[in-house]
Amino acid sequence: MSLTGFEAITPEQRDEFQQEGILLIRGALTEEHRARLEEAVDRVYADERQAGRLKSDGTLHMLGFLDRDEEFGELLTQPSTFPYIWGLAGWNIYSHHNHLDVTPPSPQEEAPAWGWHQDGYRQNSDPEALVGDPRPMLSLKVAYVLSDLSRTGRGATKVIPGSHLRNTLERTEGDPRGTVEITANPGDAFVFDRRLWHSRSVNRSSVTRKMLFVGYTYRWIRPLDDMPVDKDGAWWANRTPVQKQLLGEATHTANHWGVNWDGYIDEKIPLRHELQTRGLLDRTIPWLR
Ligand SMILES: O=C(O)CCC(=O)C(=O)O
Repeated sequence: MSLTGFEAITPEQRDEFQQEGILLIRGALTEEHRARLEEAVDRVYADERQAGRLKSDGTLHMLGFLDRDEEFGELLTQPSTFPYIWGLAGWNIYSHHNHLDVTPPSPQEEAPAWGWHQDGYRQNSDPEALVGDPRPMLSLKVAYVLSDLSRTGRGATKVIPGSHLRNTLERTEGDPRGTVEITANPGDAFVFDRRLWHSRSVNRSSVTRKMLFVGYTYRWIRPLDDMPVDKDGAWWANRTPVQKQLLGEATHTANHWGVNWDGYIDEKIPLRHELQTRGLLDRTIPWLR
C-alpha cells in the first residue's frame, strides 16, 4: 500500500531523533521521483544562469525555491518524510525556510575556516534568559539528496550526532570530535533538528552536488525567506489545504484560523484537522494534542 504521509512514526523513531538530532531515511524518493526533481533543479539552474544569478564558481544557493516548480510544491508533504515532521514538531507548523543547492566540483577550494553552526541565528541568543540549556528545537529540516553522495569529499553536510543538546561547540583545528559526513545515496533524505551542530563541506569530487532542503517551524515564528507566492497562479491552485497551511496561509498565527477571538478553533487548521480525522492526535504528546 502506498504511503500517504499520515502514518504515525513509532516511539522508537521519535526517541532516536530526540537522542541523535538526525534521522537518515534511505530511499525516501523513488528513482523516478528523484530524477523528476533533478530535472526540475536543472531547469531552475539553467534559468538562474541565464539571469546571471549564479556565484562565480557556478554555485547556486537559492532560498525560497518551492514555488519554482510543481514538483517542489509536492515536497511539502512528501509521504516518506512528512510523518517525521508532524510527528516531531506537531501540527501548528509551516515552511519558513527552504533552499535549493547546486554545488559544482571545486577541488582547489579552501575549507571554510569554521562553518559549524546551529540554525536559527538569534533564536540561539534571544531566548537564552528564558530557556537555558538545551535550547528548544523550534524548527527542523528535511534534506533531499539528489546526487550521489555515497563517498566522502562530495560536499555533503557534516554533522555531530547528539550535539543538538549542547548549546556550545568548542572551536577546534579541523572538524570537531564526533563529526560525521553524511554519505547518502541519490534518493535518500535526512531530517535534522535545527540545533544540531552542522557544517557544509567542500566538494572535492568530480560530481556536482544537488540538494533540496525544506525547513519547518511554528506558525508563530516569522518567515526567513522571501517567497511571495502568486495566489492567482496554477502552482497555488494545485496545492492541498495542508500544503497551503505549510506555505503560511493563515490570518492568525496563534490559535485561530480566520475567524475572531471568540474561541479556539484549532480543528480548522488543515494539518490538525487531517490528523484528527485520521485519529492521529495523541494527548500524551503535547505538540500532537
Ligand atoms: O549545504 C549544506 O550541506 C549545509 C546546509 C546548512 O548549513 C543548513 O541547511 O543550515
